[in-house]
Amino acid sequence: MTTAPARTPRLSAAAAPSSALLHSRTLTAADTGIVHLGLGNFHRAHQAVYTAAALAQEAGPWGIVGVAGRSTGVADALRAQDLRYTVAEVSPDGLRCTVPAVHTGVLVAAREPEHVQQALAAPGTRVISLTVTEHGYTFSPRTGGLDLDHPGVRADLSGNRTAPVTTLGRIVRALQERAAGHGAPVTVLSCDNLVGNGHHTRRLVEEFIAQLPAGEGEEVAAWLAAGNVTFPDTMVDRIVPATTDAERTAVAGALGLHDEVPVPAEPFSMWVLQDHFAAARPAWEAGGALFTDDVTPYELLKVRLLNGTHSLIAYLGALDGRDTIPESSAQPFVTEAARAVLWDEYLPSLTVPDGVDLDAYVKQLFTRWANSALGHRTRQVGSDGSVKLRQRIPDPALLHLRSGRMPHHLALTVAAYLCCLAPSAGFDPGEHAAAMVDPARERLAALRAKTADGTSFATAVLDDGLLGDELPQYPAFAARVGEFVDLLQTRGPRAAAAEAAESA
Ligand code: CS2
Repeated sequence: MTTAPARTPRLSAAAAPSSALLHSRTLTAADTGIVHLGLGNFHRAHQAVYTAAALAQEAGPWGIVGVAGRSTGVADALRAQDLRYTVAEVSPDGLRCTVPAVHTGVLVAAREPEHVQQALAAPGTRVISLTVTEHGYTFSPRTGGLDLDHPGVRADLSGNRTAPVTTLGRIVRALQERAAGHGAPVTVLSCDNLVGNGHHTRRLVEEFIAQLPAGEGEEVAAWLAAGNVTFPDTMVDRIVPATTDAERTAVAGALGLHDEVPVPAEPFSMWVLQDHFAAARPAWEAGGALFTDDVTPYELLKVRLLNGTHSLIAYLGALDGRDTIPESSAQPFVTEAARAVLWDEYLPSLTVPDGVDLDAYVKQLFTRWANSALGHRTRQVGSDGSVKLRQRIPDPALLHLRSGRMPHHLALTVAAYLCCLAPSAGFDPGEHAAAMVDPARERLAALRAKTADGTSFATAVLDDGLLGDELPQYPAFAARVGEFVDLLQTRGPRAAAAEAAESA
């Protein structure tokens, strides 16, 4: 992080210009109603903005305590700024800076775990929300269930109630406190890109409780079964890149203030939630949130059309030397592959929700990806592919394979991912691929080192459970992935995309 230039005053509660504030209420720690796990950029440009809109409409105890997992940078900078930060909405039309001002506290779980547990268990906490990314849920990609081999899960199950290290451990220990103490109901609100995120979180919480040593989990299990905790499904959508100095400079220009932790975001934002809250909730509809009984069609639409296609754009782009999503999606061969995977392979696997104009939605997706002012990087979307692709690829791929069709562009997506993360010796996937972070990197590299060609590599990866249990039953899919791996490495992404287009 940079240090504030001496001449520019630092953003603070007193300095924040009222024209940028999204609401005018004064929140104190006593107004905390939400504890949010995952203090990253997405939360700060999404839920926080909806909460500010809700507060602008009606007063309520909806201050947010934001909890970072391990890194102290954002939390400490926010403390130095009276918990204020800027959302820098960037588009080719210009910049709009707003200050949500909804946080009433920030904590770092690794540094102050007891405070985190107290906040989660406090009777005033009505909503525990999460943006911990797909792998923050510590589930096994193979089974979808709790990953009992995960060292953090093992540690949290066996011991320390006051300083759990996993998200599930934190939640379950807090629920135990609530069940044994004041008993105030609470909503656990997943805001991550997992299909059926609420159901999935509930299942993992229940599995975690079931795995606790005898005598530890019974009370909380009964309390949960009595309906004191709800887990609504949600669909969240806003492209929110990582912060760079460009936003710090832009905010300093627009507000005359130095913000160490501004959040860049696109103008578009969408939130669809199941209206199933155990205690009260903010009037998020004031910010445009949509409440509905069935979120699934929206989740599938988003996770497949946006996120699934996004992955292909990221991996093909990185292999083509493109730093950003707009640079990648501007390449005609990438646009063509993106259109093919979206229309021909993802779309047949879902039902478009009532009221969504599909052509307009897709047109808007391509416009959003082309937002060059945003500078969303291929390495960011390409990171954590081992957990993201598990949400995006298997179900649509299986649908086609069961009907005897080969989903060539889904195979190309997996192949491009494998080439970025585990290139064979002698193949350089380039700096953007090399910068992708993925918990499976070492495991994939080991499989790559053991196998001679693309097909044996892809088969080993799929057999290893990267995309669940069922895809390995279709060896033709692994073979197709393998052919694309070889093609990507010998003739490059353009030739591989051309081959996919010809086969489709
Ligand atoms: C992206 C998402 O990183 C990724 O995998 O597809 O972060 C995407 O930008 C958001 O889900 C948009 O809502």
